[in-house]
Amino acid sequence: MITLLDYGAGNVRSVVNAIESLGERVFVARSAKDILSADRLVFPGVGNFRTMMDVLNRKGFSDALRRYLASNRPFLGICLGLQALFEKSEEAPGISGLGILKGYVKRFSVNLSVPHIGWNGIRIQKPSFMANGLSGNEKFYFVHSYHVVPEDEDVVLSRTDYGYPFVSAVQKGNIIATQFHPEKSGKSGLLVLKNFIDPAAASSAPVRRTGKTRLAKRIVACLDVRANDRGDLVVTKGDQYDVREKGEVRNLGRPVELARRYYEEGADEIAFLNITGFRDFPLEDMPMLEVLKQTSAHVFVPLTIGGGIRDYTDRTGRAWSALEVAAEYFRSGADKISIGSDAVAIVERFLKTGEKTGKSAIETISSVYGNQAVVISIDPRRVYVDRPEDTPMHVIKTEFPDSAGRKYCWFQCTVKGGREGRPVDAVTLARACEELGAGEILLNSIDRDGTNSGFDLELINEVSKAVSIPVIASSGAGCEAHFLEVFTKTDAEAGLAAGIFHRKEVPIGAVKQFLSGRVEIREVR
Ligand code: 1PR
Repeated sequence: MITLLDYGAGNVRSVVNAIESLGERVFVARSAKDILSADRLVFPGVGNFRTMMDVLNRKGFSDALRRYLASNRPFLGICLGLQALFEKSEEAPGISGLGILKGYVKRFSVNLSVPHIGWNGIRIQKPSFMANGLSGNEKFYFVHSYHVVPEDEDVVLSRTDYGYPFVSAVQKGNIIATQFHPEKSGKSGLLVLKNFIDPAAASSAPVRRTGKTRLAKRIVACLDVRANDRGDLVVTKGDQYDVREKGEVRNLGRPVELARRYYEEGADEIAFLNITGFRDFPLEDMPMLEVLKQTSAHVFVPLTIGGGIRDYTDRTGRAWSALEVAAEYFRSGADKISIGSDAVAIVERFLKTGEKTGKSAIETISSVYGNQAVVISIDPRRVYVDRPEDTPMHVIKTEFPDSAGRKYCWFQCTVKGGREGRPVDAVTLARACEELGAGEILLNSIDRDGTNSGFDLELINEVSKAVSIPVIASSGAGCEAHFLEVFTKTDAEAGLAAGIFHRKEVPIGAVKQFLSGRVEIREVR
């Protein structure tokens, strides 16, 4: 039996699912007494150091954890559960951590996107039972802006390179903690969890084939989900956002089955977009929550859910905040939520007043769940102009003039699934969302969606240059070479596709095989 500490801040479901998939039972600790009576404790932390320590202190968990850890009983900390072990964090000046290990938590100071999101390797520094069965070349899923800096070299179990080497796992006796998420790291992560659940007497320290570890470019499979005219929830796919064919909503399969197939085929991440979420009442859309619950029971890579995340009032007159909507999705197994239409409304207001209210969906959700949990999905469409002076928007000179020969365009943000254009451009929107606390940009293109003609590299370059958070390039992938192109000609950190995967024209494995040796990717065994 594994005891899992849930301090109420996030997604413990994926950790529970991963442990249960290994045949072990999980007891969720909700009191200090539960912590003290545990035999084997897992502590997955998400969100923000200050919020975490506030909750741990308020609920009396900090003292219970210190006593548990002092007894050297088996402990596995994940992400913030690693950072909590140290004395303090730059994320929350003046707030003490548990102080079990000497050292502090530092924000990445690198000339790369922060958060460090995605699949990276580990260099194991000392023999450990946690490394049994690993080859040393695996990649694990990371998502964090801060890393630990231990004073004592002996506790360092692994290092990872991101701009510079940082400590990605520690071990002191039976206390183990990882910065990466084993529960989201596919089969390699499950192996690490298994080593914790069922430790062998032997220890190993596998050595990597190559020196430094490298962050992989991610391949994301996207499932646009909506109810068809008969009311069944289906994965659909549009051509430039039009999902109907001969009047019917295209049906390309069932969401849970498809997500599972993509996981098995090696997708590094899966995104569900509830494409009619803007007009539904999200929390009445129970099938979507059920899709997440069922998917997260079998799919151990990050799951993003988007569609309808906003403040709204339901039929009974009860007001729901975007934070409450997001919380429900996180509880059901989402790792990140994506905000589309509401992000445009938030930025329009922000640009008018220049003021951060602290109340927008982007701000509230990122302050509770962390910036990395908030993705902004942008649905831009090209608008051509004769001359850059014709509009106050961010204009580029394009290599693809329109039919009238105009060489200048801007990328207009749209809402409600492309149905309505708004007076804000994608570059300005992305920049403002980053300022408000978003952790990632999912950059679609209505012009390229479903065309198989390749990603809109001009759009992707403009947006990536404007922000320091990762950009997921989306829309238009038609073959393996399009992924190589987007990864070599832009700074996109992930490439997303839908149609080619759903129609089995290009399997995920073929994309990875094509990229292997040319671009850093996560190999799937
Ligand atoms: O506005 O917060 O409710 O969120 C709605 C979400 O649904 C947004 O993220 C928006 O992008 C998405 N959405 C709305 N309508 C559509 C539609 O297609 N009619 N889908 C839609 C967006 C774009 C991608 C697609 C890529 C790759 N689809 O998700 O998967 O373009 O496709 P491809 O590889 O086949 O070219 P809110």
